[in-house]
Amino acid sequence: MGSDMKESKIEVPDAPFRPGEVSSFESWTWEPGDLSKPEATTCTYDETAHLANGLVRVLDDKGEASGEWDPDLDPEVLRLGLEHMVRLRIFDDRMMKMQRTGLLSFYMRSLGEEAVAIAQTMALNQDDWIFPTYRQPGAQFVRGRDMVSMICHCIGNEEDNIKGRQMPVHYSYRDGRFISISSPVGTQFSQAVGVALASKHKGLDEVTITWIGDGASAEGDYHYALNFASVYNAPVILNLVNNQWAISTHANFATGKGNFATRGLPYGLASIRVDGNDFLALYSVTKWARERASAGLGATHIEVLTYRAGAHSSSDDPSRYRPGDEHTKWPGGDPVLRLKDHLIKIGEWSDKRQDDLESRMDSEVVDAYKEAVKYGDLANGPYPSSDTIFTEVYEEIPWHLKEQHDQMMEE
Ligand SMILES: Cc1ncc(C[n+]2csc(CCOP(=O)(O)OP(=O)(O)O)c2C)c(N)n1
Ligand SMILES: [Mg+2]
Repeated sequence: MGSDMKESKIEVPDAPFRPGEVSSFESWTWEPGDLSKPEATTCTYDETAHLANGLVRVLDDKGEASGEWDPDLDPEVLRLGLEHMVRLRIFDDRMMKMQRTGLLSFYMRSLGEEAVAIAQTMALNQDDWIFPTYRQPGAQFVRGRDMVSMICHCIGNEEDNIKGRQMPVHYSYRDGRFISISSPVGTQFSQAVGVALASKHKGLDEVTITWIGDGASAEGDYHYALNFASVYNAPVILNLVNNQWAISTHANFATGKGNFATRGLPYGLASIRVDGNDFLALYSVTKWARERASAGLGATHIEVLTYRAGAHSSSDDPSRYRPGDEHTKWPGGDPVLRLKDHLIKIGEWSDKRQDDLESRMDSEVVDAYKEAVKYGDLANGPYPSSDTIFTEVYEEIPWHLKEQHDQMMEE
């Protein structure tokens, strides 16, 4: 068996760099301003081929914005985007510390990917539907979710809106049209297409946005979604977040020989690759895709090129499988610093304002935590009552579950 394995002619990809090696991203050649922006409401999918093969960037490495994709946003909008990103980063840091000190059972950060859900959700309308993964909690801040309620969910206490039925960070936020995050990765992609079709069927100007990871895109769910979106011309924005890693598995296990973005083209979908650490570029391509969907031209497939700077989750140790400083070499840099530098460059921000923002966000998180534990902490509860296992799944509880419920109440 062992010797057969050695003689195998099957090519098994490996990560480009492993612990102890020096990471480098020499293939990064993209400058902002070098990609034309087709008219969203008239262009055909094949007129987006240059966008799928290239990389849409607006911000350069010095914080300067340029090119046709510059969304020309009001500084007020940029400051709000920066505030949400800082809020998320500080929230993540505090929650991770809670996990490490036994106050949360599990946690997942969005470190390095804060711009993705925040810029993209800000580019949508309030009634648009969100089908996220665990790496897009930031969309909830944009939709106005109360942080206390998010922490109550992560603890699983009496005020957890989903009553302990999900793992921490697997949020649901009905008022924000932020659909429950699924632990089995990938399921949300085709569900999003279905909901987009429902909006279309009802004649509503609603667009659905969804994200899937590079790793999960190797599952059938991803391809079913692209096919359905194309066949039925669904008003959906299909994002593939290529953050280079799927836990310890490198993205090249899922890409094969091509890139991710161009996969949308043979399905007949407008396809774009965007710098996922560039707030302005993300905002711009999402607005473009929304406009297209709203005009009846269907789905856009977007590869969001980024880097997962932190561990996969609180249960993961990336030093086992990648060089520890790899994220510092990522040519896309840090999304928070890039937007901050841009705002400073255009005279709309300062280091002092940044410091004030960070301390305001830190107090917000600490205050929210103090408020949340009034409804129960991990060690002592109170927790949602156990009979909630049986409620809110079926409109009418089936007889066999009713029997189990009654049995549990007798014990
Ligand atoms: C169907 C399924 N297979 C495997 C897992 C275990 N798992 C959870 S996250 C993950 C990696 C996903 O990586 P990627 O899709 O790139 O998303 P990222 O975490 O990088 O955002 C795996 C394998 C799962 N939750 N569901
Ligand atoms: Mg990934």
